[in-house]
Amino acid sequence: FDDCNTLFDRQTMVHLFEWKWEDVAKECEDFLQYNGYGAVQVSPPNEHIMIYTNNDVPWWVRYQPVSYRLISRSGTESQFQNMVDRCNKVGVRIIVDSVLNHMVGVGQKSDDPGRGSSGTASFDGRDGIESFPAVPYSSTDFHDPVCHGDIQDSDYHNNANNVRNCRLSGLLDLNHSSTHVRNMVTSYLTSLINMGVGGFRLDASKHMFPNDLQYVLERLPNLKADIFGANQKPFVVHEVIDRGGEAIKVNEYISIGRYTNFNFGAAVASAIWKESDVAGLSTLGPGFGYGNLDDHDILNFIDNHDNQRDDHPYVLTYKNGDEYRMGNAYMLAWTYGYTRVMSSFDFKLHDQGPPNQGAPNYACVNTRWPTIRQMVQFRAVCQGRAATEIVTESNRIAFAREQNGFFAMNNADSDWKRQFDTTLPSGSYCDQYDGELQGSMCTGQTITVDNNGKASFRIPARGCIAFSVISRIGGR
Ligand code: QV4
Repeated sequence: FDDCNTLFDRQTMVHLFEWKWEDVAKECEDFLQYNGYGAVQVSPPNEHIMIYTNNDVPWWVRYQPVSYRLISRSGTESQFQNMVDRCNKVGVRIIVDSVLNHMVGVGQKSDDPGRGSSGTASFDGRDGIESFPAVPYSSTDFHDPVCHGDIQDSDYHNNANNVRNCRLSGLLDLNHSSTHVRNMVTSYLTSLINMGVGGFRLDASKHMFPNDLQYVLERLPNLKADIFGANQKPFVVHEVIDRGGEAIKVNEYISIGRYTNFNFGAAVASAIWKESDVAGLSTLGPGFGYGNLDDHDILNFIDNHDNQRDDHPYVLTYKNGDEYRMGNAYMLAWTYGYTRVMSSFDFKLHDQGPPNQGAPNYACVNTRWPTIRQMVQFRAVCQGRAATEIVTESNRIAFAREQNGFFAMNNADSDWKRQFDTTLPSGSYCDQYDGELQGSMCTGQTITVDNNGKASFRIPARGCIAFSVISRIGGR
């Protein structure tokens, strides 16, 4: 379940958080396929609760399922199928955010004013009733007999069973040791595979027993052979937050997929904020401290849809502007793990739902980050190339990607000027961090590499430089 099943030169996933299926399909065709993106993580596609407050529907309704029918704020089943087909056709995989741990929050009902579902299913989430006829689930499918209440904060540190049996903020907790529940979630994931999806981000894996998940995952069919080739297993990444000190450890999940490495974004943020030294990022990889496991065990990211909404995020988010650009660029330039970048929407309030159309209107405003686009291409072309010629100074790091690329980050407050061994073929290269190659014109700094692969150049204070064989002026 570790294999991302993406094309070799497409090594980054993008989370198109709350985008509509029609917009995702268009994004695959118009943008992602040309820029080195291998996969899209999409918001949960199944039917969810609708809660109207102040004319808004919070983003988190997507994490309160009422059935496994494919109807959601992002679109209908046929729109979903159409997106999967169109993205696969251009070599971009769909990874489905799958909410298997629970159904709605206790007390939610379809016939309460302001409540309902995104589709047609009725449901009754009152304590002890717990009825979801469209799956179907009834009260006996939940964990109430083993834990009738919420997970307590202290459980996270000392009671793994409670974390898995009790309710995560009031969300009715399914019992995955039950044959019926196992069959329902297996058939949900199976139907997605049969529609052509490439894998799953499993929401709240920490809150489910690994052996129950293993039972389900082992019963899934292979991916569609006409798209992925014969005998391919779905990609699985478990949402498990374990930065140390937890009763539940990431290691419990790595035999059944990858896990979401929350340490990575934290380490990059603290280096860019100068709480530590970016020079130390050169060791970011297996063994870099608790939970930094092998490449094939992890999915790295700078921020996600939860921690970007924290009151005081411990990670960089779009609100950090240039620092966010630096953090993402570092992640994409460095060799560690499979990477995921975030594409969401501007928000003022934690609960705020997406703007009406889900996807930004590019005709009016260009909200994509050119640096991230360039760095995703950089990562694609450097795939399989080791980081070599690593140079570190205080608050500075530079490295080559073995004859294919070169990256430097200068987090000091003065310019960094020196000669580097780039390992690249001689020629003129265009900086992909602050500029880009447009035809034969470079919109940023030009770097000249001599016959020995050496180049002298300046990296601005608190800035980066990146260039690669695809930014060689005049071609590779
Ligand atoms: C409220 C009270 C509870 C009470 C309950 C009773 O807060 O104390 O018991 O009512 O009915 C929403 C509301 C929340 C409400 C809950 C149930 O915000 O106030 O509880 O609904 O009605 C997202 C949001 C949550 C949201 C949830 C469901 O973050 O705020 O809850 O969706 O809509 C841990 C976990 C990790 C988790 C992370 C947030 O280990 O797994 O917390 N991350 C994932 C997703 C996340 C999602 C969930 C899990 C749940 O990434 O986005 O939560 O699916 O670290």
